[in-house]
Amino acid sequence: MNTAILLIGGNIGDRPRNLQKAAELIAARAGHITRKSALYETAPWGGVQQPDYLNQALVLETPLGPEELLDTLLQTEKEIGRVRRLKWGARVIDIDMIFFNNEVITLPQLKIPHPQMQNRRFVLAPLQEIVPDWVHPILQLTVSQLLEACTDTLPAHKLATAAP
Ligand code: PH2
Ligand code: MG
Ligand code: MG
Repeated sequence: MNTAILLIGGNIGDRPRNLQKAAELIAARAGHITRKSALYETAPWGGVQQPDYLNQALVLETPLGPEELLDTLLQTEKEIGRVRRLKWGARVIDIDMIFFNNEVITLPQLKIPHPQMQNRRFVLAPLQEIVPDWVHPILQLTVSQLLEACTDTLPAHKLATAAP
């Protein structure tokens, strides 16, 4: 079994529903989701004018290897209705692999750890909630330490979770 840390997000349409749908499809196809962060309302990163995002981090236990998992995630994005247009532009759903075990992967289509994760509060804040002690295999700092050092000033607000 492998452990993948995923960040899902979207800023078009019924955002909570699209994230919920993504988590369901990922679990059905790729394994077992063992942890989910709260939803975070986050300002759009990347300088393109667009609505705020909802982001959420997931811990996925998966028998799939990293490339198979990537294919599955891209297929899932398509199914939920993502149309790729602008880089950093608005989207119904985005599913990004942030970590895969403690591996460093450098393929044209897949870089693990996600090369920009340490610069983005919208990634670090949800991760910090569920895997604060996960160590970045290149920077050798924990998620908590990365968040503390992060200079991104764009807000990432944790939304109240519904009562059980
Ligand atoms: N994803 C992007 C670009 N900008 N901004 C926020 N807040 N959240 C995202 O998930 C996001 C973004 C490209 O993947
Ligand atoms: Mg992304
Ligand atoms: Mg993506």
